[in-house]
Amino acid sequence: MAIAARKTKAGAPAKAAAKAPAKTAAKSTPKGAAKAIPNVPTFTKEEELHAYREMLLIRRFEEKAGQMYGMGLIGGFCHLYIGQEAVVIGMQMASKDGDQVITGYRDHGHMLACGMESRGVMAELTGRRGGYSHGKGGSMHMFSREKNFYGGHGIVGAQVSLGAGLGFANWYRQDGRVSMAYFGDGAANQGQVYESFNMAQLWKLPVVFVIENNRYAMGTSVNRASAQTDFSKRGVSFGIPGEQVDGMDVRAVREAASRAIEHARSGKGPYILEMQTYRYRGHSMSDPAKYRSKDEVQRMREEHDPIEQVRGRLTREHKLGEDEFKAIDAKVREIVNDAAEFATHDPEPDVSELWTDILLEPAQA
Ligand SMILES: Cc1ncc(C[n+]2csc(CCOP(=O)(O)OP(=O)(O)O)c2C)c(N)n1
Ligand SMILES: [Mg+2]
Repeated sequence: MAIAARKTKAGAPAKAAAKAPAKTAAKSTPKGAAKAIPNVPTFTKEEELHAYREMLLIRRFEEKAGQMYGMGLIGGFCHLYIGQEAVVIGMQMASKDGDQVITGYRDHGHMLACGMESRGVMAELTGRRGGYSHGKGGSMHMFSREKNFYGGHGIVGAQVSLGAGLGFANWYRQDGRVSMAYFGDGAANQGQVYESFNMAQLWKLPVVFVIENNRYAMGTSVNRASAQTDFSKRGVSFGIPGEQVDGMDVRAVREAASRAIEHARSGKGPYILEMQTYRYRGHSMSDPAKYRSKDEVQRMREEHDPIEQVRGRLTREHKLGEDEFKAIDAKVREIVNDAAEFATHDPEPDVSELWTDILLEPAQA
């Protein structure tokens, strides 16, 4: 469930940002906040509040999913998005209703950002009938045509070709939509990514390729796996423009996203955004993350946390008080607890469901 009104979310602030010359953020570096980046636009109080609420919802949802996994309520794989929240929220703030999102298996945050219900996502994690795939898909396999979320894919890189396909459909229908295909630094080394880049640029498809560079692909760091670690350059041989973005700063993400989406929507073709981000948890719930030091994780949390950055600005620049933060936190916890409660008590799918949703019946085709 969205905590802020969905209809007012994205388009308006993004459009304003695209048209008006952006005011830039103060250059001082407050204690505990990320280093100030020149030319990062300022957000209004409403935009900061929106980003704060939406990112906090993802964080608390993921923490709860982690707890429920530990309690044995969630089976199979479960990949948490904690630390990367600013990427999908900043992108959504620049998108319009109707734009599509497709991603890999680290997908709960994207679903919530698209406005899918917390209850339906959590109930899918626990395999219950109220889940988005009626409890038969689990963490990596949820979809919502209504919210333009196209999965949820367990095959690394598959979503890139499918995302280009969504772009092709948009182009074919001339419906003004843009598809946003998210994938990781590891997935960026897949062959099909480059076949998709080629076709997307050849046909000038409205696609934004969002590379979430969280520095690791399972236990392998980018430096050990990638000959070119500047992922914004991965489209150079196809003539696709790209840029590197501080993916921990929601303002920088929204700013770059506005440029990229505008480029794609106006018929100029695809655009690559490398989001420099970080995952705090292991690759999946079963990963003890021994390939990196605790200090490295701690430093990212203390110096770059996307939610703390917004909280700091709301406190300093918009004078938000403790009581107001507590009220937001309470509302978010209420949504997440309600989802967990529902996902714990909703019944499992009926056995007869084993035979449904397997083949598309001719009548449905
Ligand atoms: C085609 C394919 N190869 C390998 C795997 C196993 N696998 C699952 S996740 C993953 C790492 C991907 O890392 P990255 O793209 O950086 O995304 P992140 O997990 O960091 O979000 C691998 C190798 C898979 N699911 N599919
Ligand atoms: Mg990665």
